[in-house]
Amino acid sequence: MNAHLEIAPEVRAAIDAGSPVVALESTIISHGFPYPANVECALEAERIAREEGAVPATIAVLAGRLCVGLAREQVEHLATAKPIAKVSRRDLGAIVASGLDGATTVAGTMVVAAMAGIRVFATGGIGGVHRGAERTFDISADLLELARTDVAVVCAGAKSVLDLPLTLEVLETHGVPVLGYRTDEFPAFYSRTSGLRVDARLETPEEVAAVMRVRSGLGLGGGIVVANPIAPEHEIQRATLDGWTDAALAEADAAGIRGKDVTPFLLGRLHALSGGATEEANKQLVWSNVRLAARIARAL
Ligand code: PSU
Ligand code: MN
Repeated sequence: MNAHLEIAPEVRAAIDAGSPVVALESTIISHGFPYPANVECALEAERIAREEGAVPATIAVLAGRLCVGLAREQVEHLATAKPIAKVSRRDLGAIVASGLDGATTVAGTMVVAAMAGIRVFATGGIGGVHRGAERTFDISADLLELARTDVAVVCAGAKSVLDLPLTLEVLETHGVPVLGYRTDEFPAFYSRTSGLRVDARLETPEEVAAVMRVRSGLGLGGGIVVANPIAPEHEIQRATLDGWTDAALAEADAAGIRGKDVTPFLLGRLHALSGGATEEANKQLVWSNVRLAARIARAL
């Protein structure tokens, strides 16, 4: 264990005992939802993990410590304090060295989860290749982290504001399997379909765990994407989303939003343009992913 890790006693006990643990990220708290939806999303995610028999381990950097498992006040701090840095792999060194707070992205959370020995992680949607990446080169570090760090990321696909075909191409290039959970199609975050195929379809948490065990046995390294479509009753149809997405992308362009600010800006604009509909769908898909992640952790 490295000296910068701070693992909550309950999480440490579960890891040591080989009991199920699910990692949760914190960028979604500080940058993915407005207050108080962010607190509600995070606390309900933890409750669902427990209900399914897993210990939740929300991950963030607090006062330069890599915290694995947060107290309620720490979640509230991440949800309300401004500004909280958005921390990916590249940011970890500077944030820890300066003793600051940071909310970890999918990539940042994977790094810390792997350090702690946690193998299953639930989020909303992974980052990916942004539309227009041929000009901007904006490709989320989440994809490269999946290529190198052995953590299963349970998500509702990649966020629909992205270029989904190119996102799948980059994952393929880097040898990252995209497994559809009870689906043949790569889900598009708020909607269940994208017209794009997954690499393999699995029907049960045990089947996901079996793939993870084989991959470890083969020494393949790197993570997997477990793509779990949003439930039909919470889905937003793609045709409905397209108008809001085009508007949000145009606003981002006009406002000159770049780099790490792009994703939070787009999600925030979608929440506003949709009158809260995307916010509700986002919460529901996160909770569904946590439930599945807990079952996979149990099967492991
Ligand atoms: N999933 C959500 N909401 C979010 C994110 C994921 O439902 O806000 C965050 C994750 O932390 C992911 C990040 O890593 O968006 C992607 O940011 P970027 O495109 O800058 O890599
Ligand atoms: Mn980016």
